[in-house]
Amino acid sequence: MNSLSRRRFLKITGATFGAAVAVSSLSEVVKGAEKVEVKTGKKVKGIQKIPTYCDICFWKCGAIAYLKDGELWKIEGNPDDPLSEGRLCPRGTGGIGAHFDDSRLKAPLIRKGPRGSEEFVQVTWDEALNYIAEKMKKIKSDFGPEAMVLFSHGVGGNFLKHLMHAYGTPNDTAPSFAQCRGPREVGFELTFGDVIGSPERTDLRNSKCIVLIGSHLGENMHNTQVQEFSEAIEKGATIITVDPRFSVAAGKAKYYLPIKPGTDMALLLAWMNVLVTEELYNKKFIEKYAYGFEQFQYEIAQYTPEWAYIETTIDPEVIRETAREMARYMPATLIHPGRHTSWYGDDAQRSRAIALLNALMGNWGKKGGFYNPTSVNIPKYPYPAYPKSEKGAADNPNHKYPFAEGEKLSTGLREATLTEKPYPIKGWFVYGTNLTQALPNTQETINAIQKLDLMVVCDVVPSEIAGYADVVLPESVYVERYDDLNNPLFREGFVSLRQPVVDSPNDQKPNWWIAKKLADKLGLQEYFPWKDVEEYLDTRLRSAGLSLPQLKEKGVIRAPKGKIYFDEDEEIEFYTSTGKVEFYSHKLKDAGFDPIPKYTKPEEPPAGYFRLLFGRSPVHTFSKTQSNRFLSGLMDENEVWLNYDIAKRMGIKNGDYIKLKNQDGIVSNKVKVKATERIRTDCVYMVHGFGQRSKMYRQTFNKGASDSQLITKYKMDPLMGGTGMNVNFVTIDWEA
Ligand SMILES: Nc1nc2c(c(=O)[nH]1)N[C@H]1C(S)=C(S)[C@@H](COP(=O)(O)OP(=O)(O)OC[C@H]3O[C@@H](n4cnc5c(=O)[nH]c(N)nc54)[C@H](O)[C@@H]3O)O[C@H]1N2
Ligand SMILES: Nc1nc2c(c(=O)[nH]1)N[C@H]1C(S)=C(S)[C@@H](COP(=O)(O)OP(=O)(O)OC[C@H]3O[C@@H](n4cnc5c(=O)[nH]c(N)nc54)[C@H](O)[C@@H]3O)O[C@H]1N2
Ligand code: SF4
Ligand SMILES: [Mo]
Repeated sequence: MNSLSRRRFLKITGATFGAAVAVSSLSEVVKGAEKVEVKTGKKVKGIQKIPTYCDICFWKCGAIAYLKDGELWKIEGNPDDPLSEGRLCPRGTGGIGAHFDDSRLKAPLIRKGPRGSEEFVQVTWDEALNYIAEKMKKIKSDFGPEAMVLFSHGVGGNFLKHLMHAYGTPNDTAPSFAQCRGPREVGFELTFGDVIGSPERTDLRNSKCIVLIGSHLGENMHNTQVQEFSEAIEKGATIITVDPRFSVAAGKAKYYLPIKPGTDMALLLAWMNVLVTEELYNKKFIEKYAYGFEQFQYEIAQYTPEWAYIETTIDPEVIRETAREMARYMPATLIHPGRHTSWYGDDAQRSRAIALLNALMGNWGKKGGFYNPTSVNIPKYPYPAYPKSEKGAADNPNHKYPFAEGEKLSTGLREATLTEKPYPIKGWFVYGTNLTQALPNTQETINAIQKLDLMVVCDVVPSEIAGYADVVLPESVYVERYDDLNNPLFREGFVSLRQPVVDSPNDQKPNWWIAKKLADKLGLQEYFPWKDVEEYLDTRLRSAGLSLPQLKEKGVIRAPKGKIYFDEDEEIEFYTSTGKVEFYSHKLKDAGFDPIPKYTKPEEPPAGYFRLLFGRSPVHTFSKTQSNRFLSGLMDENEVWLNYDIAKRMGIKNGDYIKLKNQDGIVSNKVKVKATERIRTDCVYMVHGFGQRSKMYRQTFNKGASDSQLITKYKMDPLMGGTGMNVNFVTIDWEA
């Protein structure tokens, strides 16, 4: 579903580089990488600047890496890049610590002890890849190619995805759908007929009123979003922040609504109630484009602010006032759709309510609302067609989750591995995703792994998941390798390049090399006809009228800016089945779901327990930066936020170490208490990614506590298979 929409957008709004590129002044400040003698190891005197794009998270900010006398020195934003505009976030700035990381895997490993014992022997690349190829051949002949699954995250997985599809399996998945933004995309697609995408098509920069419902921009450091958010604040935009915790964004807000966790739907319905009953919505837009508005009006009448107060604990007058504030600035009012939206298991419907609230503002394709993203069309490499899988994917048998189409469900493939239904899964290839941290209920992940015939992990450090591998493949980090091109849908079309800046220090290899070598050993050479990645990149770029040397020098090439808003009276086409914005959804009704979103009460914490909430630190990315010395120097363990009065009553002081125990008796590592008035009394909060339990990964072992360990329960979104993870409760383990 999502990929379809994206393709459609490419067709409709795709720009070309055109003549503008031919004459574009390639910046003189940036010297090409070929001028650095990385291959010969010769130290080049003086300072060199090499453009690339960041990989400390998935935002892909354009950067310039600096070498001083041939050594990696620093990295900064590339001023030519539309995502970074010359500035990196703190993680990006410290990113080169990945190259210097003492914890790095240095050579391929093969397991010698039992799975999970973290006992390995060092082998050569040939030995490691032969081992994998032999197992993969046997799996294919015994069970069919579908018995292999690829878990990957990020652009680095592209060549391995290609390999796996060439091998014949449709089972490739990432934690960025069911554990992250899947519910949002499904909610918006059902309402507007299109997705939000990444980077988000939010025109934050021009918004006059921004509503953040749990999007904690400022801790969530997606660079462009944070820059645009700051710009809007400087221009005096009204900020409304809804969060059980007084986040960084709440500190910038005119209205802070400390909502009871899990009750956002009630607030959203009440806001819409106010807008409809006070007739404050965008009438022109609704009259023209809304489908099922009368039924919606009828339904929404019951959700008064007084009703919502009981659920959310938000003062009814504040609900009214904030709804009026939104109406005051429409269509330049943006209710941010969020990104990590898999929270409570009813998330696609909550996202749909957010979509409807935006629709009441009439902000689709409007300045300060959602712009119409554009991109440049860089054709794919002309590969032969993939073999067709007869069995189809195993993640969602019988379309149990009817609206998950187009993206694979990670926990669905884990389930298939455990149950052997709809067919047996025998091999996992895991690239750049720490599944024991990223998927809820770690024990289920481990149980599934124990059933496999082959478990491969490609990582840069001995992460938790690497400890469960049969074969560990050490990858070169981002400043040491090429990756695929970045040319997303955005405000403007552009393409950027990741290229090597320095050599890998040991026997690490880039993903493209690994995929190509493995293809040779599997007899899939016809799918890798290019000599090396440079030839691949140059072929793609030339088919768009560009070239690799050009992009190596500049790092990013931008197309002329196009039109990203609809004109005042321009007809808007919506790709829903009715061609309108669907306030009432027949698709949902026919599939047995609420056609108009409804509220269900969240489960209450048992007496003495708090709801466990989690989020981001501005200086770390999930579980992947903890051993980066530049970033761990800023924060090397996480804290648990506990309401000050509660802590005081319990005799716990700020800075004390405690252990948490969840509803299933799972006990965390010791974690430092942050006793604060900035969080409600019914929940606790911690930064995700700490408390890692890989003994091989010494720098991080036992530092802080892991939210993942405590997330034994999760609630599946019945529409699309998202895993709601904010449904666990913890108490203080006094025996600690
Ligand atoms: N409990 C809990 N679970 C969550 C979340 C949460 O907040 N709490 N957040 C969810 C969200 S929003 C998302 S998007 C996902 C993210 O999930 P993941 O993408 O799995 O995130 P990480 O845990 O950082 O795992 C990244 C892994 O890649 C490795 N790595 C880093 N650089 C490289 C490289 O260059 N090459 C290779 N091969 N490997 C590399 C790291 O060492 C690490 O093992 O997690 C989801 N799961
Ligand atoms: N520095 C940094 N930035 C990142 C990342 C990173 O790892 N590091 N990861 C990136 C990725 S992939 C993603 S998906 C995003 C995730 O970032 P966001 O999309 O902003 O989402 P969450 O992490 O779910 O947001 C957590 C916030 O929601 C609040 N919250 C919890 N429960 C509720 C509730 O019931 N209602 C409301 N209204 N609020 C609630 C929490 O207190 C917290 O402030 O961050 C991105 N940016
Ligand atoms: S947001 Fe930060 S970490 Fe992510 S790509 Fe940009 S600079 Fe790198
Ligand atoms: Mo995410």
